[in-house]
Amino acid sequence: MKIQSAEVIVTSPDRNFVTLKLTTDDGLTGLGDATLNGRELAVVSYLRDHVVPLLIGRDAHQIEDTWQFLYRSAYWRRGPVTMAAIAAVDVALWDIKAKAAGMPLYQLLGGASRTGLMAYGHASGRDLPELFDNVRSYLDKGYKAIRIQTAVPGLRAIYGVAGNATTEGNKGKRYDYEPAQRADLPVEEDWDTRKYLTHLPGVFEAVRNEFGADIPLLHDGHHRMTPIQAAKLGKSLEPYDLFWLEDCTPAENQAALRLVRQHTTTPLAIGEVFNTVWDYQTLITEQLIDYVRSAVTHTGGISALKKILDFAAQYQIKSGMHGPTDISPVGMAAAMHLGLAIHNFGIQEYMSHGALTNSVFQQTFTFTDGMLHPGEQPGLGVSLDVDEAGKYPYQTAYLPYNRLADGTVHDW
Ligand code: GCO
Ligand code: MG
Repeated sequence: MKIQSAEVIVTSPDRNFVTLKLTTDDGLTGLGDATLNGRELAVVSYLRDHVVPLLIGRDAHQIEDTWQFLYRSAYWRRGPVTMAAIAAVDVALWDIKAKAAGMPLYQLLGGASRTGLMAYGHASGRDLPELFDNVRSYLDKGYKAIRIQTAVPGLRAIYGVAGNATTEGNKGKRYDYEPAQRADLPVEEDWDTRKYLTHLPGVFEAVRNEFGADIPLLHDGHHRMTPIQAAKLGKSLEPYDLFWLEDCTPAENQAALRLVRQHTTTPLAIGEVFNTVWDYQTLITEQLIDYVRSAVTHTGGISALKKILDFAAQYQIKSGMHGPTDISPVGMAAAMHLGLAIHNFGIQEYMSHGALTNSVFQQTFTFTDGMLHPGEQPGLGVSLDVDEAGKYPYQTAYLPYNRLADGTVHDW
């Protein structure tokens, strides 16, 4: 079974998505997600100019060999663009193999280890009443775990708060619920760690008082603290029993997590911006984190992320795969098949896509009583309507960035 054609499809229904579609000489097709939020066209070029020509004529069954060939023959190792491109090829080949086998993909990864995947949703609010309403709406939709983000008094706009992320032109549009904005320049947001550290514990206290002790609560620090600030936050959140504190520091300095870990029992999740096992080496072997946040899409695909998660399993570290709207339905399906099969599944982030996105990508997954399941269709269970996709050409969009009160650029 040879790869006959490879097409890179860019579409922007609710937001930009990059998808690789492989077709074999016996007519099977496979899809892979290659969306890199705010840098989409770099991956398009990497695929079109440097990967697609290498794929034509290759045996579609040789997934591992193709992965090693693309990784090693590039010579230049790692990085988000390279690893998103390799991920798209890897996932498309798994999709094809599972279709050829006539099985849903999770069966080829070892079969189901559970009946469904606990998902968490994103609640946010500019103040407590708005946050509580938002939490209630997630509970009504069946979510069993909820991420809590709020505005901080004195700060104009910060990461993760839906109402704050709006710009005039985008008001009322779906982009309000995610950080990327369709514009020619990144939106500027503001940041003050001291104000944040003072405000946040009270928010969690109020949420626990309102909603009780049982519901798993999560929070994303989005790389904005130093290790000692992160240690302080983890400690001050201990009474509210978080499921995890995410990206408390810019964790490319893995050793910094030793300091955080020495000071707090709040579980830690890291890695949505990582792309290989080497980014996790110290974090895993020294048990400095509890959850691996990598997405299939940004970490070289199912083949590579499964190896990272198997490695993590030896240290009782679980999965917490990244699942924002910038992971396409193809990337989300890949995450669901992998999560269903591995032993050390932890939780799955699920922001859910909009109606336009769902008109481009037809999907078989289900979300029932807070649990995701990828469905039983052979392959990933996702198809892409090329005509629909063509109605929504690429639009320039960027993630925001932060400045401190004195104008200094800060981690966003
Ligand atoms: C998350 C993430 C996202 C990212 C976004 C960047 O936890 O879901 O932090 O909100 O900011 O995916 O592309
Ligand atoms: Mg995050």
